Amino acid sequence: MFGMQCMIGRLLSCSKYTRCTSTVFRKPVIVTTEIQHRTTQTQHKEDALTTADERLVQRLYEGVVAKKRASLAEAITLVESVSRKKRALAEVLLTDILGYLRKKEQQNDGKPTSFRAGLTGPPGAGKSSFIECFGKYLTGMGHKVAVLAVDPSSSSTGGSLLGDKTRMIELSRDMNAYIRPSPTSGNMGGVTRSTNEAILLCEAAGYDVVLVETVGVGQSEYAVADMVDMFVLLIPPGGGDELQGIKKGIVEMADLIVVNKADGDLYIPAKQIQTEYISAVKLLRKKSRNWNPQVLKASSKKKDGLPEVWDVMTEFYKTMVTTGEMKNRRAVQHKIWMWNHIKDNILKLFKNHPAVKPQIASLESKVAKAVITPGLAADVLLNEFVKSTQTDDKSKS
Ligand SMILES: Nc1nc2c(ncn2[C@@H]2O[C@H](COP(=O)(O)OP(=O)(O)OP(=O)(O)O)[C@@H](O)[C@H]2O)c(=O)[nH]1
Ligand SMILES: [Mg+2]
Repeated sequence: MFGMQCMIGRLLSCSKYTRCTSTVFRKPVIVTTEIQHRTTQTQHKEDALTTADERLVQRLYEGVVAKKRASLAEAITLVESVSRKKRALAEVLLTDILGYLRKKEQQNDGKPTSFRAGLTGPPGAGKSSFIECFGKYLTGMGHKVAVLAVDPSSSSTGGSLLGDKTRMIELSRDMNAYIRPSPTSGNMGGVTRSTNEAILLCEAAGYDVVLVETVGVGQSEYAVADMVDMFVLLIPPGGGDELQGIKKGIVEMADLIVVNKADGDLYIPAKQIQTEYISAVKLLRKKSRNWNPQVLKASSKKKDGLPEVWDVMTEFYKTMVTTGEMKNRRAVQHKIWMWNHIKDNILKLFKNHPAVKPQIASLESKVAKAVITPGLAADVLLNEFVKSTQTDDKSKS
């Protein structure tokens, strides 16, 4: 049903892209903004691409669009890199990839043909087991499925829970599936950014269904909700504490709720929970004008309920595309990504600014001891920052 697609290109105004250095390879298929053009030309002169860099980007681009798994893996590693030089290369590659995806979308009457679904749920809800059998079900129908994870804790522990792939043994052997653990470097912002970019790379490599699993609890659900078309909440039939722990906000974000583990002794409790949630979602604030959240039950163990889940996903996709909501959601998401990235970086710049950095420790300590208010401390730092940037401007003019 789905081909490859991306909306980001539409946000960019097109102008011909010229490389900093060589133009040794391929015709200029790349389009980019004036800003990017200037940035590449001036701001990061030290990052100017060498011929070897150009060749690397070309090799990765060609490998990804030729659907080579090794190239996809290498390209994702590049976008996950925190090294400034590699980030610059990743931006060139991603700009090429956006151009490619935009062309694909135009060939598909401007309709998005990839489908991004996020799967969240309390620890142990059965997310990985569900992705394993649902992924197999989809590849069995001829889809190409990419599985990504957002695990903010992996940057501190150095490993992702998805990394061991223990719950996805069959899917990880499937040539029509690609499983990628969460990036293990960077903060939450870094993890989110590289997952967003990995989604684009997977789509360019021909994966028409992208499943993103959240690992751990906390911010990752919100981050994933901003990177997918459909947000799916998986809940176990346990009830009690586990369900109490699911925040109302998360339930409100869900386009589909799946009560998992509906098998054996858990079948009856699963049915009860399903009925409760069917009533509950009617009382919640509606996320979409065009879609009423659905509540299904499934069992990964028995492989039950998978076609029903896919039917609802397909119906959701069609509704979102025909009403234009999919395009709007993606457009809004792209703006959110941009501002999140700016927020992350501005904060980093601010904290390291020479006018601010030396004062942070003492002001933090005064705030902690309630000697001054947090608001005043923030104003002091902000004033120092603004004053020093104004001085910089004056000395330049
Ligand atoms: N009975 C039953 N057990 C299941 C089913 N799916 C998963 N489980 C069990 O639930 C446990 C947790 O499964 P996972 O797939 O690892 O759950 P998860 O949500 O990915 O867990 P985390 O990533 O650790 O949050 C395992 O012991 C599974 O065997 C199911 O459909 N039925
Ligand atoms: Mg898991």
